[in-house]
Amino acid sequence: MNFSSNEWDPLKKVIVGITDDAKIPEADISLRVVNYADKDENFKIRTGLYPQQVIDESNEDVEIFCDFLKKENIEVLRPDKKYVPNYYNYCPRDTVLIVEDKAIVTPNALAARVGEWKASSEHLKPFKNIIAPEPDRTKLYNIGCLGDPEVLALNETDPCFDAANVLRANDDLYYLVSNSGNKKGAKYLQTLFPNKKVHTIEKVYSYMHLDSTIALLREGLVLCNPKRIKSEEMLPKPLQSWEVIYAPEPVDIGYYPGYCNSSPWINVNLFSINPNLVVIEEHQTELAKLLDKYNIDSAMLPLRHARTLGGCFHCITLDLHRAS
Ligand code: DAV
Repeated sequence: MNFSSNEWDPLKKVIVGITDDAKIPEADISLRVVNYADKDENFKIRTGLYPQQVIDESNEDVEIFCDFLKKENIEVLRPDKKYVPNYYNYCPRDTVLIVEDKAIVTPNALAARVGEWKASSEHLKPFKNIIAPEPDRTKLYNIGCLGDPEVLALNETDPCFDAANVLRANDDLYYLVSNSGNKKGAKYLQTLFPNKKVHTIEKVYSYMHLDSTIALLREGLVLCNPKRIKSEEMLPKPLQSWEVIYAPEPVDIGYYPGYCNSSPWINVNLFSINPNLVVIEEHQTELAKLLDKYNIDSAMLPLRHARTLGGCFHCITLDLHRAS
């Protein structure tokens, strides 16, 4: 059975994240080089639980999103709160990659996120679970990346990537090489899917994940972040033959003082309900106008702490089943 093999087919079942117990873990080398590569050595990482206001307001907004999905007749599942995360259960997108009947638990860049997927394990039972080998973390990280986006945080010692470094388009998988995914990770992913082609995207965006850089709206239509995809040649070959549209400047929704985990480009981090309906952050009206020209309606919903917590609607979901 094909549970979900692209980003846009009509959505039937989805896991939506939860903010309870969200925290910044002890600052080990993985956190330092992956999440704070743009900060110099003297930057003091604030660790511990996110402020209660962030957790409460974020949960309120996520509930509104869940209600919206249920009204669209989509089955909504949530991470199990009894698994208290070392990082958070806000972004189920980051730790599990769903491709058809497989749920791949990815070898994540942050050490604190190992095992985070267990909060969703009950919902992954219908899938063939593939747990990627754990990388040797003693050799994985390159402290030389600090302050230099040309130097990546992950060495090429073992496969390492977050699931959110990947976007799915049926026979093609797009993989960002960045601080949260190395080239060996792409090679490993290719071995799991001999009938698909894994295309790497390199020297486009050094930091976290692919889903604030590219959004696949439907077969043949891709939305790009113009700050990162500066020309169509920067896209992998198959996407160059798609119609390429560029996101307008995002409306910056800001972040809780002292806690910033994302650029302002949360508008690109949209979530498709089907090829004619997406969920976007409620202030992104210019994007809604653009999408309207392509017969795509935008449900505009609040997500006040998208930047604080480092995830908008694509990040906080894990689509399990789309009708093809
Ligand atoms: O644009 O800063 C945020 C993380 C997306 N998962 C950005 C990426």
